[in-house]
Amino acid sequence: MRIGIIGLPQTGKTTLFNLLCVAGGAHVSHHGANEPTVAVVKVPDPRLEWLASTIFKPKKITHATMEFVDFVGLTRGVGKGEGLGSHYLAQMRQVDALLQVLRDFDDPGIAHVEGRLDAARDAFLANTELLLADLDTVEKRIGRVEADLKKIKKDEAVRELEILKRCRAWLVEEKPIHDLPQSEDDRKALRGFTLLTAKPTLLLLNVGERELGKPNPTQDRLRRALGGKGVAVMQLCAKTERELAQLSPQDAEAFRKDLGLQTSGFAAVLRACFDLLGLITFYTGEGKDETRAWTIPAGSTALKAAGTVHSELERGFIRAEVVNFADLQAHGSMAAVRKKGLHRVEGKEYTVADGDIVLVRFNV
Ligand SMILES: Nc1nc2c(ncn2[C@@H]2O[C@H](COP(=O)(O)OP(=O)(O)O)[C@@H](O)[C@H]2O)c(=O)[nH]1
Ligand SMILES: [Mg+2]
Repeated sequence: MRIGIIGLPQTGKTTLFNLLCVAGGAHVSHHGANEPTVAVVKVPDPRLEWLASTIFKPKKITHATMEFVDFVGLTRGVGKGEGLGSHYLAQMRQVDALLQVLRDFDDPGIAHVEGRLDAARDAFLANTELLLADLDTVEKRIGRVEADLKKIKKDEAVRELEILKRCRAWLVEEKPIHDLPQSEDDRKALRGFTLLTAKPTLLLLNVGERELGKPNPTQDRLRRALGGKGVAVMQLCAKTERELAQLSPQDAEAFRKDLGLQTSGFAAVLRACFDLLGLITFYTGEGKDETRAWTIPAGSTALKAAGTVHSELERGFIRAEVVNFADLQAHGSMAAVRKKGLHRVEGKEYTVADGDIVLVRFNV
């Protein structure tokens, strides 16, 4: 899964990106001057560490990963493709979710592109650009489908035109596509257009150092104004979190307590991304040198989980042997779990649960 960090210039995007890199032991890749930097971040996972140290004692531990992309600042006009806009938009279309950083820290030393601190206005401004970009995509597509329909009439194209027109009407009212009521077929048709306002979005308020641990009315305001299906809101102080990420875990913990912070900002961002994307984690490790965490969409079947691990496991799937993490932790060993009858044999259609430890039996 790939998350694009977007937002106006000077909001703290790169500070957040660096935090994710440092805290997530990331592998960072640069792709040239006009390409954004990408980091592959390890998803923090205490369950994985417990499994490795207590149960499997493997040679190798492999965390699930998530990719983050550090985009340049979004400016007025991007939605119409001005400047580097169209290149920027094309890159944004490739991500699975958007993480929009909103400046909510006051610092006279750092210029604000819009003059004055107002995170809700900034969120609307960025959304307007995304809405305009989507409207452009939809209108171009409508033009093409209408031209095709003049040549030959196909049912499929008629249906596509219908959903496209509904999108256009919706966007003209300045409403994001993730709020558009859609059937499963609509969703499928829309997927190919990679509309920006259809992407799950995390609005992240970057609050000032002095606001830490205090309730923030802006968060509620954002939630009321922009919340909805596919939108989540959270806050952190990127600068402080970036500094804390450099300390030893013990020191960071002590500072956190002093600052009134409950969890690490890094873990909170990843948790929020997981929830936003509807992802769960399952594990493999029984009888292997490697204990590993994997990510799949909630509701996935055992067959899909098998395919995530390896295509051969999917092709030759016989059955999955499943133990849930909670049971394993409660009873302390695989043998004890078996004795209690909590070790299950499941078929292809089994819906994998978060924390399942899965051993796929297969034959190819
Ligand atoms: N005071 C304060 N400054 C911050 C915070 N986050 C970022 N900055 C500063 O804002 C400036 C712009 O940050 P940067 O991450 O480069 O923003 P970007 O343009 O969105 O990538 C830098 O000087 C940061 O040190 C914060 O939470 N508090
Ligand atoms: Mg930057």
